[in-house]
Amino acid sequence: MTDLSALEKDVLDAIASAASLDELETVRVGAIGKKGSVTGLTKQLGGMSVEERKEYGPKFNMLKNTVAKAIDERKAVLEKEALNARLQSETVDVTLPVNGLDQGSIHPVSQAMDELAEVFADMGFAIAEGPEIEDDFHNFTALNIPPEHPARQMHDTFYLPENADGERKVLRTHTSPVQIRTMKNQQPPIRIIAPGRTYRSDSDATHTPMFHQVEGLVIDEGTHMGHLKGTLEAFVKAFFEVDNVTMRFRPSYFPFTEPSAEVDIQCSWKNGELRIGEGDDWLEILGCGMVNPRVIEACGLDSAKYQGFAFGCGIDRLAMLKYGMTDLRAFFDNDLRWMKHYGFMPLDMPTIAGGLSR
Ligand code: 2NM
Repeated sequence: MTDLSALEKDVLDAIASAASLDELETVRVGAIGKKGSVTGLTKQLGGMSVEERKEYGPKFNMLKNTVAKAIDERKAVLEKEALNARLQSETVDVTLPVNGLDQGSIHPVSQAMDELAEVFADMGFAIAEGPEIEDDFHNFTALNIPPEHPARQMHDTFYLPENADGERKVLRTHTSPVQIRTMKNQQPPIRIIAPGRTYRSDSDATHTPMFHQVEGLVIDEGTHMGHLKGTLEAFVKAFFEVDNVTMRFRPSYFPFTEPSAEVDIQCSWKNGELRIGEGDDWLEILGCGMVNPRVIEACGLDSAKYQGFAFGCGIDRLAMLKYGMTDLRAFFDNDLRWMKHYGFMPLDMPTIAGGLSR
């Protein structure tokens, strides 16, 4: 006959000294598993008298329950310890200095976009985004560029394959469709800029098939060209970080604006270095105009009540001018040496107060 209290003590001791969940499992199998020492006790019942069975049956069961309970309790403790150990070893100390910051840098185009966002946010503009795959209506028709309009050829559009109902989507040739979507979905006053990727089938020293544009749009009651001029002047001064700049508005033509203008800013070239806001040279930087009433009507707004201005310019070119880069194609070569030289520090966010780019 097994000494029950000795067995109980042995098993409980083994449970208490199990140092890991694996060890505890071994103890469990050895005690209350199929062939375990405690499980094995029930076999002894077969050789007992009815009286003995009445006495030992419940004792065996109690022992089994005691052991099972002790295992559960120890298991809970070990699990908690294991979790704490993991939390300890996987802790990230966010106060430690960052390693490898010198390996990644912000691309000049991203930097220019961040600076533009900061400049226009400061003037109360929101940032709007839209799809890069557009339909004909948003990219052309709503912008007063009907199917036979010569401007369609000028855009060197990338067309996607025809879909089932004969429609051909396009890669947006400008970010103007974002302005269209905004006018359709929002009530004036509207003040947005739409930065992003645009596509034209054009590739040479000064053109890449994918390029970046930022367009601005203001729609309100009583908006006039004075607002346009003031906004663009504030933008140019803030972005190029100069106190004064003379601007020249040359009459031009865009289907979506009337009147339209191209804008040059005053600059000088001294020993190959560009300076903005001084000298007697001119640099063309953007196109703009008063939004054509036909565009306002196409978006479901009343053109007798609402007017607005819009402008657009290339971000890649802005970045080249501001940061003194000469070759546009290097922008998209993914050359790490180039990025090391022209890239910006990841944690230096541009702010109006702290200086846009240092
Ligand atoms: C430019 C020049 C002039 C322009 C117009 C619009 C819209 F949607 F409001 F009609 N968005 N962008 C615009 C106007 C763009 O880029 C050279």
